[in-house]
Amino acid sequence: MAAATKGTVTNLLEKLNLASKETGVPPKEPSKEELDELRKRYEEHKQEQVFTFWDELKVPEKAALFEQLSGVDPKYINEITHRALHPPEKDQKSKEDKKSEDDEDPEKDEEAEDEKKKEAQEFEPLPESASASLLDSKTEDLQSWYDAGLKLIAESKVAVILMAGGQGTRLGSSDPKGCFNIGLPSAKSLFQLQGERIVKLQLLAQKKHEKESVIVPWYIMTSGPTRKPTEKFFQEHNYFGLPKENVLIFEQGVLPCISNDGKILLESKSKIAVAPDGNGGIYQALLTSSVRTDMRDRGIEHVHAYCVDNCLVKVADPTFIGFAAEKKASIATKVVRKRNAKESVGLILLKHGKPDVVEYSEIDKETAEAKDSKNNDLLKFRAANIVNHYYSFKFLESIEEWVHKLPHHVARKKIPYCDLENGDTVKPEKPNGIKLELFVFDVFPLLKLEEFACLEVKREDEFSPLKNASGTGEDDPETSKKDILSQGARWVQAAGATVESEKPDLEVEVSPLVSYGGEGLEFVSGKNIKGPAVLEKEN
Ligand code: UD2
Repeated sequence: MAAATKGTVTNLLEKLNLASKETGVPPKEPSKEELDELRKRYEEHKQEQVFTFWDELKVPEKAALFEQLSGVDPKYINEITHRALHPPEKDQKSKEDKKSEDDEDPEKDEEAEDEKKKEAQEFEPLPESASASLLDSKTEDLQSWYDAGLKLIAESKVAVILMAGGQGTRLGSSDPKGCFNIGLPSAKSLFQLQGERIVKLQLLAQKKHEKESVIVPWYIMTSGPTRKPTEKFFQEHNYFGLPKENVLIFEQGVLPCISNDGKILLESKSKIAVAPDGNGGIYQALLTSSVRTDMRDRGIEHVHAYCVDNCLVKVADPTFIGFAAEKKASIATKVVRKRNAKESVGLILLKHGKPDVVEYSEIDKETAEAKDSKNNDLLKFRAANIVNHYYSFKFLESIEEWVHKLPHHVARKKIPYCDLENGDTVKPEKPNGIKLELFVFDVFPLLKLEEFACLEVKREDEFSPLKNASGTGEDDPETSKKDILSQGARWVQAAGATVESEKPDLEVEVSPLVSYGGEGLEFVSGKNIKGPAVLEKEN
């Protein structure tokens, strides 16, 4: 069939939803030769258990399992599992270990603590040369970074990637976190707040630089479980006022779940258990989804990548973009001052002279509690990672060179599996296996220090993560709502309004469509605002 005709037919089938890109035509049963070759590869790498129920499967199940197994390289899986369980550097610790209370093991913790102490010698705070702070930068610097960033946005050279593949288990909601309603008077979701900030920022850039139109493309990274509900939510909300051709949803990869003795687990007789490959899956996903190609075609030069669960996030923050561009950074990252030694955040620091992030489970207690030699009130290691990163597009052009070098981290989990003896699905009480995760910040140590920049920002203005279920008292829907409403109250007071409220907290919600970062609120000067209030429109 001529390519053109084939293309038309495929488009037609897609329109009729008969063969959408994702599903394509249904998988076909393998030939005997194809099956023998695949089985041989799995036997060679001691993973033949995945074929345990092959003979009793129906044709469509055989086709589906064959297709899934063909997409996995058992040799590679064995290698990364071995490396993850026996990392070359002892400090690659499982992120989940710090969260799963189930596999407490005093022996193991004792040993792990010693390992961390040994590693701790290599840690040093980032030098002044590689970091700046909004808390003590000169106003003219802040203004020049903001102006430079807004100009780049006006030239449509800035794109945004939202990491939204996490499954929000700790939050206790089955929906993607971005859909979550934190209880604002407007009932806006995290996705809506973030989408409207892009709308407003485009308008600010358009107005300042007298542009016909400014485009900040928004690339949303989802995972298997979050893709469909995210797509549906965006369609239902009409992409929050953004043209849908500038909002591109793509999917990160998955990795097989592994039993404690290194075997790929079956989820059912005809499917292996898989899980999203961690937020570090972003790099491979930029290639496989051709998002990087799309950025190149649009002339993108600066990319902001951020974490979905931070209600205060300044999406495509001009100040951050301008700061990173001025430093000619390949990667820049925002940090906030760590709340206390125990706060569950990664720490940006120097390790063996390279920029790195050490997750809170990897740093030993005394290092975490060490004080700054110049100021005893401050922690020595206080640059808390907030999953808020800048990349030069030029750096993202080098992904192929290093993406396979990134380490996998071990997350010990209770993974439902298919019992190989009788084919029953078992829901384990204790962690029975591991998920392998890539961390987005593991690319940092590949950089020379001069290619890296760190910007400390005010926590109250820029970081309020939604991690825990309602009522936890920290990093939960109530703290998110409170932080948005008190920021709005601060903004209108700074613009000359007075705010009153029966409650102890002043609560004013300022829509992102009215103000991106507190600017443009002159119209409230001299006014008295009774909280809780919502400013949805100017005047
Ligand atoms: C993340 C940071 C931690 C600290 C903390 C602050 C990493 C690896 N750790 O820990 O250092 O900054 O946040 O809030 O970044 N995600 C995906 N795909 C996945 C897994 C996660 O897109 O497979 C996204 C997730 O939707 C979220 C972000 O990555 O936007 C952070 O994920 P998390 O909330 O699971 O990370 P957390 O809180 O363990």
